[in-house]
Amino acid sequence: MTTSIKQLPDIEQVLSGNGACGGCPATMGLRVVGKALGSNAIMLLTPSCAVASMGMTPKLGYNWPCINICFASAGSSASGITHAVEIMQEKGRLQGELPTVFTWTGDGGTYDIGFQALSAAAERNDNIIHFCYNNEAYSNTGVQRSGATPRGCFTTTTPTGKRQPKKNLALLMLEHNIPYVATANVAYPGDLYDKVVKAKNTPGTKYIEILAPCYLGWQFDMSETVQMSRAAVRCGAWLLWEAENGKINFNNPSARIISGKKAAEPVDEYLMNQGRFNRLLKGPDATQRIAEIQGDIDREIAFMRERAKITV
Ligand SMILES: Cc1ncc(C[n+]2csc(CCOP(=O)(O)OP(=O)(O)O)c2C)c(N)n1
Ligand code: SF4
Ligand SMILES: [Mg+2]
Repeated sequence: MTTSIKQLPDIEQVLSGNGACGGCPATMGLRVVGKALGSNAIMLLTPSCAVASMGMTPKLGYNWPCINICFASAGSSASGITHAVEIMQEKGRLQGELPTVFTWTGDGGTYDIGFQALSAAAERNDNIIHFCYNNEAYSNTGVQRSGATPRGCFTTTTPTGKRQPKKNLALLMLEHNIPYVATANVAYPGDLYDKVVKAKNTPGTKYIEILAPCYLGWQFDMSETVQMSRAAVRCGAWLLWEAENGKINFNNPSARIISGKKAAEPVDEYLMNQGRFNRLLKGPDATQRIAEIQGDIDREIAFMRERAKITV
């Protein structure tokens, strides 16, 4: 049974007065993560909106020890920290439960610039949780494309709409044979909370990716962050799943789509509500380009179904 939003613990690790935009999905996700991890954790951040939002010592917006590291090194730095705390415990310099070592990293720092170090940490199965809050662009530097940007999307480096589909990084992480991989979404906080609790209690490398619709990059009203997150799941542009020791399970509402009990909504309305697809929708080849985006979603659903050995 999924934890309901009313059952989430009162503990707040994300403090008021931080520098995030109103309605920031990354900060909403982090708030839920904080409720699941509690205070005994060490946070590592690569350059991103999450760093810009946290403020400066001694007035940090996040209530953990926070380490700012360079873009490429989330995986390797977290590995170093987790080994250090294990050695401190062995030597009797750290008593009690070991802190959870986690990285809080954007899609730029995960899909692109940080992938090598993350892949190496996963191959070593170092005891860390890597969180990717995925706003599908390099938002902090003014919205450039990343490997997570979907096809058709306008960014400052894809002025006519991105021509390539996004990568499936959660699946790539699963191929590292790590014990826990999950996708989540800020519209489903109980589902996210449960996944973080599982990751916290699982030794080895864990990867959790949270879709984070950013009003600035996606161009919608900031009050609609949660609706936009939900719409992504309903049309199948974002699938909720988790894999424990390699076995994939889908979570509702994605489970209903994957099992064929409910059809995914057509992508058109989801696209029309985001300014980042405006130019594409107004272009002469709009029908063809929407069909390409729909094709990417349909292919991904079929592929994940097959990968999870689900027949409809
Ligand atoms: C090696 C390196 N290249 C570029 C930058 C500039 N930079 C800082 S934040 C950022 C964007 C990060 O994107 P992402 O990881 O998706 O996080 P978001 O900004 O979307 O929260 C960039 C390119 C940097 N700090 N270091
Ligand atoms: S630009 Fe987007 S991701 Fe960055 S702080 Fe604002 S809402 Fe959050
Ligand atoms: Mg980003």
